[in-house]
Amino acid sequence: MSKKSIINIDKICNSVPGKIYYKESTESTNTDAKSAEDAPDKSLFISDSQSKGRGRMGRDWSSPAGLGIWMSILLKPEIQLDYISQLTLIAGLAVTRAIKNTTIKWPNDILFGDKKLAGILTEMSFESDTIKNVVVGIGINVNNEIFPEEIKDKATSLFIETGKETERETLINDILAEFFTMYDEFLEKGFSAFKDEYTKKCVTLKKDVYILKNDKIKKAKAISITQSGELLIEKDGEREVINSYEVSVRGLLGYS
Ligand code: BTX
Repeated sequence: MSKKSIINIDKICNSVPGKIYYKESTESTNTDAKSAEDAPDKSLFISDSQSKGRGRMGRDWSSPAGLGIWMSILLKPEIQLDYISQLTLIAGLAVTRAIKNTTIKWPNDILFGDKKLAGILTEMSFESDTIKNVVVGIGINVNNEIFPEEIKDKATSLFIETGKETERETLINDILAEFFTMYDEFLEKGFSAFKDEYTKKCVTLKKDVYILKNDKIKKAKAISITQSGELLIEKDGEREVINSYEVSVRGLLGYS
């Protein structure tokens, strides 16, 4: 098998409750999902390559052709805005359940060792004041052997870590099976049902972190994950709860 391949949609169709929208290349599967007017709940937007893949806060997400998983799940939940950021955590946890030896850097990075294997980008659109769609974008470096210069020190892939090629369809099925099961439980019970598992996998805790908020940086200690998925930090004896919308967290030692 050559490392670069085309995703075989027939192999993943049973894992998607809604419809599958596949393009060989696209700008961003999150953009495709957000602009799809008539797509049903729990549809999947997936592409073999993205020319404008994006991360949080306008950052780029490198998405070379045929090597990774670049996909977005469209959801139409009847939940309040406060709960949406928790879906990022649920999706991250689903990825760690499907890929052995991975951990999470709160809120949205999946690490293998101390390097970034995958990322989650959750976005939403509104109609009047109510949430119309939520899009959970998942990017995973699977069979990549090399990375662009600017990320080569902090990014990794399954191929680099295991020395083996992974069939992307198998991994997509594993992740979607975990995610959709967890999503139903999340709608019923909330994030607290996953807090302990998330805490165990979260490498941010008990470490010093930089919190970037409104262009200001402060150093603090990450204490715990709250029942609603926020990060509790402590600085000079004062505790503060941080929501993932507001901040970017950097570890002091290495990427994690
Ligand atoms: P993030 O903001 O946490 O991470 C973005 C940062 O990660 C970049 O600034 C860069 O330093 C680094 N980076 C860029 N590309 C990669 C890569 N392939 N592997 C490791 N590190 C990288 C993370 O945002 C959220 C990423 C979500 C990507 C999915 S792909 C499907 C969907 N469509 C879309 O446009 N985005 C999502």
